[in-house]
Amino acid sequence: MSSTAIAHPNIALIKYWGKADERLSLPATDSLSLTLDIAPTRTTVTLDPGADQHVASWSGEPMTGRELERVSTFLDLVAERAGSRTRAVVETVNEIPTGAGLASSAAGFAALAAAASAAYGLALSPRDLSRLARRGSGSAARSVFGGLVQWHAGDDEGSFAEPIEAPGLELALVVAVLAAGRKAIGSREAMRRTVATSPFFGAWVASVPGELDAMRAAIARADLSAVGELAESNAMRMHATMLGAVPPVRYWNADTVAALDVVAQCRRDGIEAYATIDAGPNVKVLCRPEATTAVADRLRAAFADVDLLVSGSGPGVRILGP
Ligand code: 2P0
Repeated sequence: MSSTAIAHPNIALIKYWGKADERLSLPATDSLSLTLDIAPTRTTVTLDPGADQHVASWSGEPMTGRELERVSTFLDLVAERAGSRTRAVVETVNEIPTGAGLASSAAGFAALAAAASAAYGLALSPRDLSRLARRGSGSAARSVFGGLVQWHAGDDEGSFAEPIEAPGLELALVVAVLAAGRKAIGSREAMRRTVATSPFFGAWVASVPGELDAMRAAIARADLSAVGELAESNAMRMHATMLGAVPPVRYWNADTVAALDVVAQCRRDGIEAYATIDAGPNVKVLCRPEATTAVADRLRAAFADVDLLVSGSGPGVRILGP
């Protein structure tokens, strides 16, 4: 009747941008990500047989409007699969700035999928849990697993994430929180607009499979330089695709560009560092674990008082028990 789960955000090295099917949350392309070991989301789901609607809170604040609707729709899906009409109470605690492009919905829906399926008595395989999490938020399919993860495009049955073996490859990420406020446009709407209006979207979809093959090969030979170069290039292409939308979707601000300069300067100075940017202005820097201090020092020198988060590879979703 009650279950608690914890999940971590993930950062894509080959991005998910654009859906093939909105209702089923099927992506237009595969994507590949690193699950982080920072900023977990902890979610408790408790069934409430007396209630006539789902209730949810976020760090103690009741959820309302569209946010509550999204969680309720997801809970309805889980309840339906369990053959139940019982409503649930959801309590979520999240340590990450919401809506700042730090993939909070990935950790949130991965934790919710695990806690809700357990509370409703569904015993799902990791793969089916990933398929379920996908329905809450696409990128949540990836946070079901730890480390490097590939999420497959496909139909409802075939679109799930799975972990990738990466022997000998140690990755770290320095997140520069350049703006922690809510982003101007949510990624869901931004993707929709890109798919509908950007003449570059077709080129994006066509280019991802080759980039994925190259990324998989770079991971298999533990080639951090190639992994970083491919990740940075893929992120630039994703943003180019959305800049082609009408009206354009631009998440970058002046500090975003300045941070890209810092990363390029790191490389010129022999510090291997590569940038990636999601649906927000923040820049995440991929590097070796032993380079995080040097990268953080460079970012601090460029941006006084900037908040920096340093992450390594993190675990998949975990049930903490009732
Ligand atoms: C990613 N992003 O691959 C890409 C890169 C943001 C930029 O996945 O509509 O919150 O819930 O499926 O998963 C953000 O998209 O979107 C995202 P929905 P989601 O990480």
